[in-house]
Amino acid sequence: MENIGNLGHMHPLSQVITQTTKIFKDLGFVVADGPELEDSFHNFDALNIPDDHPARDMQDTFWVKPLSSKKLMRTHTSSVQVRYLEANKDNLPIKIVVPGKVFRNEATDSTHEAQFFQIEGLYIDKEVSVAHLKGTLEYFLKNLYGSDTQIRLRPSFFAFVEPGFEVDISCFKCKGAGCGLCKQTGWIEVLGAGLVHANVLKAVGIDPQKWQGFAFGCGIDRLAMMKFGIDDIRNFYSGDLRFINQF
Ligand code: 2U9
Repeated sequence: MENIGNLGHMHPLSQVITQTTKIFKDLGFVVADGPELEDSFHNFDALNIPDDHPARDMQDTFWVKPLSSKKLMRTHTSSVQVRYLEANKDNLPIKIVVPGKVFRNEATDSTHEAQFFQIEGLYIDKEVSVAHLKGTLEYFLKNLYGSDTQIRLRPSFFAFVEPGFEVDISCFKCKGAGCGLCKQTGWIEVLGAGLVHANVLKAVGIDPQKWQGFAFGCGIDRLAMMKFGIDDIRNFYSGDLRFINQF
């Protein structure tokens, strides 16, 4: 065979998806999958985002014609978790991660694309607390960024969780001293998370008095950009071998 050295390799985004998914599999999470073309119940209503909720503006949506069908390209992979809960509500506890492509109707620039990748996680059990969430995310982020990585949680709002947090890691480049990557703060925001909102559990027929859970979401493209030092998200989707072959 000629050119055996040119067999190719995994795309940098696939590399990060494989690496992050493996860490959660090691913790006993199951990988779940679902449709990219969704309905508004699974993408919005069941996630405590009703029709008139301002949170719908946070995720500009590609609606599919006819608009009366209420079909859309999923804006997050949370819709897959909703489907998994519906199918497994009599089969709890559950522990899943969902990597996949999502779509947002917004202007493209070096940090925004109309399609990008997320990995989201969901754990439902009895008596789940923020301590379980923090321990799981600490394990994940220490595995990904090194055992000396510190994490911190800051309060934030996502309609589908309460309380909600943004999660930062200590800067892996300057070790917290302050540099260009962390904008002199020593911290880098890497994901969002929280305890699953009682309304989400009710929407799929689960009793929030009996069951609780945590959830988190993370942008794969941003992780890959930081890992490989890539400054423009559009490179991932350019199909340019001069770019791809560097990773
Ligand atoms: C269910 C219940 C709760 C998933 C979550 C986030 C917080 C979050 C963003 C981070 C960057 C997405 O890629 S991003 O824009 N996500 O901050 N996601 S909690 O919560 C869920 C999901 C499913 C049933």
